[in-house]
Formats: sequence, C-alpha cells, structure tokens
Amino acid sequence: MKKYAVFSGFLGSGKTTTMMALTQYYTKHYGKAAMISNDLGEGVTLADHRLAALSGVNASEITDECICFCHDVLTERLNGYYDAGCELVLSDIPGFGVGALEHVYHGLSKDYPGQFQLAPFTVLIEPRSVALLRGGEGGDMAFILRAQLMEADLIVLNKRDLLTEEELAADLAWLGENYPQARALAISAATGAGLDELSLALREGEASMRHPEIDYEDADLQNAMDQLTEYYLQYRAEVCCNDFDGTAYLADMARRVQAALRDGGFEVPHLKLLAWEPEGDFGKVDLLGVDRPIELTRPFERPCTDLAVILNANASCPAARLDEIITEAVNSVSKDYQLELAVFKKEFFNLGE
Ligand SMILES: Nc1nc2c(ncn2[C@@H]2O[C@H](COP(=O)(O)OP(=O)(O)OP(=O)(O)O)[C@@H](O)[C@H]2O)c(=O)[nH]1
Ligand SMILES: [Mg+2]
Repeated sequence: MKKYAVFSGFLGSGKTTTMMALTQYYTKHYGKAAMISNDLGEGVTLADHRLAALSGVNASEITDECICFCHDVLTERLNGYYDAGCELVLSDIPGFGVGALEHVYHGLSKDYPGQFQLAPFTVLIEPRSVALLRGGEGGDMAFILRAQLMEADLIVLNKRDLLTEEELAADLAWLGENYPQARALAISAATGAGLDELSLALREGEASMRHPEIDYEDADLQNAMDQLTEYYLQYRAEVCCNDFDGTAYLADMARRVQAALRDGGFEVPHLKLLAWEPEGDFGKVDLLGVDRPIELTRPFERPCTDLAVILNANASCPAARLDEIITEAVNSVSKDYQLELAVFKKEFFNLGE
C-alpha cells in the first residue's frame, strides 16, 4: 500500500501533534508510517520538524516551497518512503491550507496518475474554531475555516480532551449537518483517544476527488493572507554561569510577545518556541492567540545551560512590526536570564506578497 494523506486545518488545530501521534500509532499497529512537515521559510529548520525528530518520530521536512507547487519534490520524497517500506505517509500544508485539495490531490493525480493511493482529504479542527463557527463569529478566519471544511473528506475534531461528552456530541452533530460531504470523527492527539478510528479511516478510505465550490478570490481570504506574517528565527542561547529554567524562559518570551501583540491590536494564531540541549532534553511552548493561555506543551526535564532555539510564528501583524516585537522580546528576556545569544537564521515575510 502506498497511501498518502494531506492534513489540512487551521494554525494550531493540532496537525503536527496529530501527525506525530498517528505516525507512531500506525507504525505500531498497522505498518510503517512517516510524516512530512511543509512550510515556506527558505533554508530554515521548522520547529514542527525538529519537534518530531526530537520525539523520535519517522519524519522529514520540505521547506522553501508549498507542496502545492513542487510535485516533483513531493513525489521523490514519497517514493523514498514507500521504497523504505512505509505504507502511509502524512503531510501538512503551509499557511491556511485552502486550495490544497486542488493543488496537491488533483495536481498529483494529474502529474503522476495512479502512482499513489490518496487517502481521504483530512481537515483538522479544534473545538474553539467549531464554537466560533457555531456562534457566527470569527471574522476573516471564519471564511478560511469554512473553506477548509468544504474541502474535507474527513473532518477530525481534535482536542476532544477539552470537551464534555455532551459538547463533543453536539459539535460532531453540527459538523455532520453542515458538512455532510465529509465523515466527522473526534480524537485527542494529546491523549491518543480516537487514533485507531483515524488510522482505519485513512487506511480503508479513499479521497473523493471532488471540486468544492470555493471562491479562492474571496476578499476575506485575500484579506487574511495579506495580514499574515510568517516568522522564522533560529539562535543559540548560552548561560554565562549556573543554569536556568528553560521552560520558564520560553514561557516568559511567549508572554512578552503576546502582550506586545495584544497592545498593538494584532492577533497571533500560532507562536511556537522549541528549544533543546545538546544532549537531547527539549522543551516547547505554544501560544494560540493574544487572549489564550500560554501552553507549556512540553517542559524541560532538567535545568538548562546551552540551548538551540527555534521560534516560528504566524501573526496578523505587519512584518517589520512583528520583527521589532519578537526581537525585543528575545533580547530582553534573554538578558533577564543572563544568556548570550548567537543568531543563525532570521527570515520573515508577509504571506500575501
Ligand atoms: N489539549 C490538547 N492540546 C492539543 C492537542 N493536540 C494539539 N494540542 C496543542 O495545540 C497546540 C498546537 O498544536 P500543533 O500540533 O502545533 O498545531 P498545528 O496545527 O500543527 O499548528 P501549525 O503548525 O501552526 O499549523 C500545541 O500546544 C499542542 O500541544 C490535543 O489533542 N489536546
Ligand atoms: Mg504544525
């Protein structure tokens, strides 16, 4: 079996966490699996990929380009995995993912007919986004969420650990009524609940290869793209003496960026801060909005002395302003922790350009 599945879904819905959990679950119970993280930064290492690698998952990354537009690179990578015995390969998609069904699934089947078995086109959504849609809220983001769901063959309601049974049933019923073309199921990538159902849905199901009626020129989509800045930073932070609490360091930085973005009237759908010590201990902090609590996704196990840090952000904020905010936060928080910094890579750009 040479099965390939795209995982679309909004920033922070849990695509990477789910791909990591599923790759491991599937490999243990069904057959070898792998995951590919895809994003646009040039010559960068993605926080998502590094997290998967540090966690021991069979993973790789495609950077510089969206897999929508480099089918040769994607095909070569997929074939490499299948040749190595993989049965299922998962990949995500940069930005908002809208259009991935057309560009990746239809594009691949046109350019490389019959080479791969395409699994149901999978869209992840988190409970908070369902609540926004059900409440008729969400601004420009609502258009994107609806367009993503319209592309879905399989809707995966992730983070079910955050819902009561009644809330879960109501959300699934709402998704079923409003997106009847897709099957909806619920999982928690964090606890592992529902991974078997998801494995089987991908293993046994097929892509419908529909052409949903989505207005890709819609002003809300363009507006959201125009506002979104992607930001990549990689640096090394070394303490001058003693050691320090790496988790608190990352959380303080996230808090500082969050406050500055909130004060400026901006939004940050996802800020990722991943750091690791030379011997492999690592920590991760996530921020999913200016009004949401900072998530200590993975605390360090031991005190830190010498960290490699990757910061990736998507924010609705002009690129130059975001750079000022992040640079100020990194410098001032690092100074508080008496850290010497060496920046390796910095890149940021507006997604609409
Ligand atoms: N409570 C809970 N949190 C989760 C779950 N899955 C993911 N998260 C958290 O949600 C945050 C975002 O998860 P990611 O997997 O990075 O989301 P993503 O969709 O890959 O985000 P982008 O790469 O920005 O598109 C992280 O802090 C995760 O730990 C879940 O099942 N339950
Ligand atoms: Mg991700």
